[in-house]
Amino acid sequence: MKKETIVVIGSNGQIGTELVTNLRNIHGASNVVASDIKEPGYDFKNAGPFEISDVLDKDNLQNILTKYKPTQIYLLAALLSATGEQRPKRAWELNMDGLINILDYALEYKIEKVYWPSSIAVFGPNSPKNNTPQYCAMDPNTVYGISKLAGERWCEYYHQKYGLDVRSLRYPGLISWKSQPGGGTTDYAVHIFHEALKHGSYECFLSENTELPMMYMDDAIRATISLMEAESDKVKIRSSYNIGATSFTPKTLAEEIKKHIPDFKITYSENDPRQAIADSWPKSIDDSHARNDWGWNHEFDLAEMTADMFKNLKAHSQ
Ligand code: AKB
Repeated sequence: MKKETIVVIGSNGQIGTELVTNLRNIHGASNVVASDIKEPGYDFKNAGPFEISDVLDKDNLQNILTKYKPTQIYLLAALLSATGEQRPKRAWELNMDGLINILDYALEYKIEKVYWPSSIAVFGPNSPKNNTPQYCAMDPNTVYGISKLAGERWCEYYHQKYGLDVRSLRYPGLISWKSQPGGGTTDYAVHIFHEALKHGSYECFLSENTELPMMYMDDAIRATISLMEAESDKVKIRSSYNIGATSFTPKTLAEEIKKHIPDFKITYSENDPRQAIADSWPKSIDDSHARNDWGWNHEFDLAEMTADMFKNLKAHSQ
């Protein structure tokens, strides 16, 4: 296998914590540099190199790139949908200027591959809700969604105009036991597991029939690494690929949880601003381009994901 040196920016987040571990297993710990705006509160710092990084600080980025001369960069630093609505200008600055900085430095430092995550948030109220296709009306109405859609256009532009090998996935809601999400609309689907184990109940901020596309983190990490390892000619979409696994509502998730915790109770709060965001997003995703172009296939459905979440949360709470 070709030797890679990889820098992951935003490594402390929900995706970063798991991605770094997986990349280190593949490429060797010393070849994967974790970096974030703050020191991580857990152990992976000691498992390999870590740098403080600020994607808006060009001197800081240049120091990291000069020191490690990476062949690949994963840019994960972003404000998500719910936090973005509280701080719209900050979300735009971080999500947009951060991406442009990395795209520019990728050209200047001759970085071979760039990964940048997009989201189902690129779709909006006028996008088809069911089996939302790769190409359709896209009118996101959150700052996060607008920044992701604009970011997708920039990625494709840098690929077409400058030949940059940039790759991206439109993640659905991601469910993981190792780390908590921060500031998203789909976060309920992670919090519910922790609350079910701790208190046997959960007050959900989305209504019971709000269906959203979701994916277990193991699948998301596998999708990300498969896309990055795919032969370049197989990666036909350079904006961002639709990617899907399963779709469910809070009610169906609660029913699945009851199979493990029979007394589990769910209630629903009203008037949460995240409801309007969820209502503007797809219910399910058509990811046939990813399946046809580079062989994407999910492994976890709702039942398997729920069982694996409980198995791991229980094992690690002892
Ligand atoms: C969010 O809810 O903001 C994210 C996403 C779907 O991109 N999880």
